[in-house]
Amino acid sequence: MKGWHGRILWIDLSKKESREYRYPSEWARDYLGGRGLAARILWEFLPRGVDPLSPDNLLIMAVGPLTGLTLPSSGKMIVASKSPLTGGYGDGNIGTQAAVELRKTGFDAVVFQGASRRPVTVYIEDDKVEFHDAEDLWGLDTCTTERRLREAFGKDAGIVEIGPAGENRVKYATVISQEGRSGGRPGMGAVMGSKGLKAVVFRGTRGFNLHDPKKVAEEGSKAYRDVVRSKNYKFWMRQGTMMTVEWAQEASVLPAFNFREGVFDDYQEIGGFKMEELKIGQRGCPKCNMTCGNMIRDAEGEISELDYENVAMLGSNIGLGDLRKVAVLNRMADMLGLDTISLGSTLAWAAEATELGHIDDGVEWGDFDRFKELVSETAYRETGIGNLLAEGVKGACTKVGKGSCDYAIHAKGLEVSAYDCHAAPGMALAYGTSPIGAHHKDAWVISWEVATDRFSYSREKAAKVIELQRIRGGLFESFVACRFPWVEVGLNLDYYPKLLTYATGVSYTWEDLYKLADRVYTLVRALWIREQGWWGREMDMPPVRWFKHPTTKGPLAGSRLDLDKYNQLLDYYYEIRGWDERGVPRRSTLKKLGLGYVEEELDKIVGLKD
Ligand code: PTT
Ligand code: SF4
Repeated sequence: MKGWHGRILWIDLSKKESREYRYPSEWARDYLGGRGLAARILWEFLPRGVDPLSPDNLLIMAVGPLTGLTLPSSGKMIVASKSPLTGGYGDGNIGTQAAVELRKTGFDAVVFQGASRRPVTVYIEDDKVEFHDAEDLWGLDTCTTERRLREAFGKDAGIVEIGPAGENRVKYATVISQEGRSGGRPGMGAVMGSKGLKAVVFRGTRGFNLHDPKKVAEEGSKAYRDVVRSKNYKFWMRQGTMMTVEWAQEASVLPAFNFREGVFDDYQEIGGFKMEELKIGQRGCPKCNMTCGNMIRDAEGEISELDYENVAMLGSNIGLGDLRKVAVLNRMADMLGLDTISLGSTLAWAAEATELGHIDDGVEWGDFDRFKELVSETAYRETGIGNLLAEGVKGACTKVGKGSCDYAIHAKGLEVSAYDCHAAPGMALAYGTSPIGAHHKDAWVISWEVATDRFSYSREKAAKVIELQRIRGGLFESFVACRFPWVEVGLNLDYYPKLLTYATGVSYTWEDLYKLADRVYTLVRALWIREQGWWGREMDMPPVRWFKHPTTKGPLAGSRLDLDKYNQLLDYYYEIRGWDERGVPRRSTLKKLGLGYVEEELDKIVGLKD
């Protein structure tokens, strides 16, 4: 088998043992790697109904056939598990040297099962696996942890780690690398913490085992050149994702005051041009020639790396209009290992709950000093309010009651990322049906939607969401490379099937790849159903706020979603996917996609329709 190694490294943290698992070659061909491989492993080996924070949960780090190759922005990997935040499938995509090194170890994925009684760092060098005591690292922030590990294992090692938030099992703790890369929004860091796993260090010498390395190199070089020649390249290099702030304001989708509004008076103070005034440098993931991590000095004089999502969620969404202060909260999140999106949403929920008198010890909109305290109290779970916010908005509002779930902004338990959808039904559908809960990564349909028939709930919109889910969530997450070369500077998508074919020797057409993406999506849905033990269309609903509370500001004041029409849109979506009116895959769909092996189990749980 070329293009894959065909091997998974299985590490039992309870027994401090490791072994190799040679997986069937059809898994590689039919699921590629990354998310596809992770979902296949979870279906096969995850104990049914497992508590996500128990030793029996599995934590998977997986690369794909394009990871780490000399082609644009390939230094990415998937971190996946059953999520403690949502109770369903969870994953994230992190850019890190660890992705490249993992690929070179000769394994396509590492699976961690069990839990170590004492904190541990796992060192993986090709087939060698060592368990190093991490007692002295436990409690340290992510930057210090990584610096210490670099001193011990060398500057060029690939390292991922957790911060105090992961150790304390904050439900939206992430896995961090290289002082500003974060992956696994639905609590992948908490799962790592529950296993006593502080860090993983990778070093690989085995190479990539490619079918046609010369062709991959030729196509990869052409693609790099196309990236630099693209007309958006210069502006992208200036602002990266930060350019989205001004666009989002103009389109009335910039979340403000806990998604009450889609515009923010002080947007320029946190925008891309403001960032440019403060910018001191740029960094990013390996193998990338369009690095997008914009660094500024924050209000405390430290370096913080900004992205649109971070700034919108920790800025306008909590009523904070000062970029250098926003950058402090962002840096704290990176060092503590908290997801900025869920954090921003949870802090905003706390501000609204305070305003409405639903909680004590809360925070006022824009109160930077109090927000700082809350970030720390949340990461360490050290106060009542910190402990509450560590559960995420769904958990917190369920505990508080008093109608506070009406303004808890999530889908399937994962906080919504930074696009307000009062006037964007297609994006609301993308959030509602995202396979990990409300994340834009699977279908960022909003720019297309705003530029076309924005207010419609048409079948074409449902089809567009699915098209993007196929490309982004199905393919980029499974061959595992960064999607920004395509999304942001318009790299021709046709590079990818070609590169896959040169890398693996399997000839992939677009038809094959779309089918593969649908297979991955439907398998992830099957996992959700199995782990929930039931299913209903309410699982695919966006936050109630967008239906109930119209916006009051900006050119689109008075906007809100229409529930009946959303339901119609969801019906179109299910129909195109071959899922029934509950959102359960039909028997015929499972057969068509080669997922017959999930049929019996799903049928027992929900009763499949033909
Ligand atoms: C991603 C989510 C995003 S999406 C952002 S900003 W974005 C937030 N970044 C965080 C951060 O930073 N620190 C922190 N403590 N928490 C954070 N949470 C949020 O996490 C990221 C880039 C970005 S920046 C995006 S859109 C693209 N995402 C990709 C993706 O999902 N798949 C893919 N094939 N390519 C992608 N390319 C881009 O990568 P999650 P990263 Mg990320 C500091 O992890 O869980 O998927 O959530 O990985 O290496 O930081 O790159 O405007
Ligand atoms: Fe990483 Fe940004 Fe490059 Fe993508 S474009 S690989 S997120 S630095």
